[in-house]
Amino acid sequence: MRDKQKIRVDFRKNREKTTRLGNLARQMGDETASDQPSDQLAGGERISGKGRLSRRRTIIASDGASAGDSPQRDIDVSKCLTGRVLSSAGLTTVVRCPDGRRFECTIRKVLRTMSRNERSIVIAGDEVLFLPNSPDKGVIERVQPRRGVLGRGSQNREHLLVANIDQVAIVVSAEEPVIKPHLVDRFLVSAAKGNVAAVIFLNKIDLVDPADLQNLCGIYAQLGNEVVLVSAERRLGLDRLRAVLRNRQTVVAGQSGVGKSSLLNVIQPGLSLPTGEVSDWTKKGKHTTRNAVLYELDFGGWVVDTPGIRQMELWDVHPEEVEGYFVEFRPFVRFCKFPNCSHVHESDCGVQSAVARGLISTMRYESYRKLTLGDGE
Ligand SMILES: Nc1nc2c(ncn2[C@@H]2O[C@H](COP(=O)(O)OP(=O)(O)O)[C@@H](O)[C@H]2O)c(=O)[nH]1
Ligand SMILES: [Mg+2]
Ligand SMILES: [Zn+2]
Repeated sequence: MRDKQKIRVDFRKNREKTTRLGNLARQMGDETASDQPSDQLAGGERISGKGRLSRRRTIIASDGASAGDSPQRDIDVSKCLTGRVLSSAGLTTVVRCPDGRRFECTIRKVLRTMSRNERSIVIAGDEVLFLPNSPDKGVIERVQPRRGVLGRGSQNREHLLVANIDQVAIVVSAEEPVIKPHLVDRFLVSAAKGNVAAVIFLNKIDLVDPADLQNLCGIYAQLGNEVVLVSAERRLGLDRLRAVLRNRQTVVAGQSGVGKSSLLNVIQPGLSLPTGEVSDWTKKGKHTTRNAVLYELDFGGWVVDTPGIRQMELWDVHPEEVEGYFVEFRPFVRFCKFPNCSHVHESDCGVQSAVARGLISTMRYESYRKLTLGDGE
């Protein structure tokens, strides 16, 4: 192990935890599930096969946190090429070199043996070293340390989806479908949990009076999340959209039908993603890929499409964790009578009285209630 700094985070007490909402901090790498030897678990807490997730996790904070926290092997670096994983499905991993060449790679078997998380040895967005063995084929020898990882699940083993993410773009539409603030908030919580910054792209503004959106924009701006008003159809707001995406790796997330594919098509000519189709994976055949795919932007940067992933599936957030991610509640929590106040049904609640006095947005509080009560759909 290198000089990794282990931070114990107790999610039951996350009101003390500093969240990184809107923070681009990259220093937080892999969030390692607690399926590790007991020396990493507090009080000998262990996870049973079907048991609930241990609330206490060890987060490895180091920009040297290696993929899956596995030790690195010695390899002959001089024979290897460096590239970025565009997609990884089954046995085939597509790697792109900085010069534009693409290689279909397999994964060196020993990497599997060394990994703690078999499903996430190589994921989209990874930077890898691979040994080319033909003009377009190779074998991945090493996965470079990851930063900004998104995944889903929380029990036992997380399924990591994308590595080296700079930000999540939460795409919503003003109408058709109408914006559901609690879905935005659920995404914000997921992004914060993954230590990834979040921006909001509010599409289809051609369908409404932009003045009606001001209140909403204000609420998120105050939380530190930029809201970019756009219309794929009328090509409005695209300069700002490009500026936010430029030279970053962005995961695009959002409900189906909000215009994610349409927006990507207008900013990246030639992409030609299908639009307006039923994109709910449950309605598609079993051959539908659920893996993330990276698209390069001509003006610099990458967008990651996660076709099969519904927004709810980004990091499961447990009800007890939600409060810690509603940063604006924090100043009022100390006025709650009960130390473990859930701010939903208790009397003498600092949060509820702040809502009543207009110090916390009713919309955000309603989101909090929905997420806490597990009614987030
Ligand atoms: N009025 C309007 N319709 C849009 C806009 N952007 C996308 N749409 C339509 O919304 C539907 C869903 O778009 P799509 O890009 O497939 O959404 P996705 O499921 O999020 O990828 C399509 O019929 C689009 O033509 C927009 O800015 N304004
Ligand atoms: Mg789409
Ligand atoms: Zn309270």
